[in-house]
Amino acid sequence: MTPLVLERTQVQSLSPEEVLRLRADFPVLSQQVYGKPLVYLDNAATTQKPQVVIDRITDYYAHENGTVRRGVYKLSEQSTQAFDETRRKVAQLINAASASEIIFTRGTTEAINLVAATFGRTFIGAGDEIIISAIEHHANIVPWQQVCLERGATLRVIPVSDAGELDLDAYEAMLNERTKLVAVVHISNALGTINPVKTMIDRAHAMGVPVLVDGAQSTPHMAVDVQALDCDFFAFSGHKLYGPTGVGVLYGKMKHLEAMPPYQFGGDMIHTVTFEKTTFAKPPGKFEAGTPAIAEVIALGTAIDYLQAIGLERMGAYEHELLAYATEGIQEIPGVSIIGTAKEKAGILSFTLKGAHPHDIGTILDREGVAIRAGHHCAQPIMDRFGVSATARASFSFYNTRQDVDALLAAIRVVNDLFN
Ligand code: 7TS
Repeated sequence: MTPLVLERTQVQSLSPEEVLRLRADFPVLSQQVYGKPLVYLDNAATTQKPQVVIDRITDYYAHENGTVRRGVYKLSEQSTQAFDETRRKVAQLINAASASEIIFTRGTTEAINLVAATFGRTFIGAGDEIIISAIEHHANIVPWQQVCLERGATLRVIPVSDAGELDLDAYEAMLNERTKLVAVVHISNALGTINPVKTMIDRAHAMGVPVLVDGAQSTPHMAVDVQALDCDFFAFSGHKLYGPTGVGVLYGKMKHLEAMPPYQFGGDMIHTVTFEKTTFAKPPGKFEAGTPAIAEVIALGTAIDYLQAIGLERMGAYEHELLAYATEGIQEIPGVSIIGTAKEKAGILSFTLKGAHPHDIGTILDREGVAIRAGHHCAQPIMDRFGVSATARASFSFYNTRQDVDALLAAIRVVNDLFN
């Protein structure tokens, strides 16, 4: 096989000094495991949190805790203000036309489930089709499969090449008058492929079909512009964006949010209630029943401030350099196969090693201080497609260094010595 060489990006990257300075913002990274410095390379699963985000949560509970949208007292008013401010920050982060198009959820999974349960159940019926791709996370497969089962619709799957790139001709041929939704991942968590979502959205729109983009892996690594993409829905998770767990975002075009029924019912999502009849609040309130994750939402706002001060494009460019460096190095290790060799890739390196199960690789790497993910990455159909049951996966953040990559490669050589 010809060695994979990734092209350089044009965007200004981060300098090694800057990375070391930024790295110091993350207290968890300075620890040792098994007497070795921690090398954290499971950033696609969740990212570590900078001290400012941790402090924001502590400060909130120490000085500001009060529920949102209800109290008439100072604490509640302040919380409501900070909460709403984050909605504006999220809207600005992804360039939504209005903050009212931003719905807070528990994460990407809940955001997709929200669309499936409301849009899906209302607008998808017997004989209709939903298109997804062969490289989706389970979060963007199972909800649609359930809608299909319930409504008598059919799930169509865009095939993927051996490199991990979607077959756009097959996709175009799949779009027809029965297609009611396309749901596609922006960046694959298992392969690292960056999908040409803009092209895919344009083709769907030419047939009048709305598109949901799973942005769980893109928001942490690139500047996203939902208006430029013209996607109808966009979902992501706070915890992969250097923010807390328990909070995520669904962006939806206002025309869809207005047409969709509510997701859950209860407090906060209503306009008026009598025993005879309830009228619902306008979006986003309509989709946010009950007390939200206030501290987490506010701290997500802090994470967004932190990232924007660095610049997501620069972070992405730096991560791409790390990926290129790691890709070059790992191919020198005998027995390694890279799973996912698309031309357009984000900082995710999935691989197998001849003679060693990915779980063994993960366990041995852990003893060397290197934290990676091993398994099917909640993407079992991708594993089936590539004829493996699992892969080992290193995923990079802007706080990782070339030394981290060197530690990864050295640890893989340890596995090789043991098994081969
Ligand atoms: N979509 C993609 C592309 C993902 O990578 C993930 C999580 C999800 C959806 C679900 O996000 P959640 O925050 O709602 O759980 N991916 C991973 C991963 O790669 N390893 O652990 C979680």
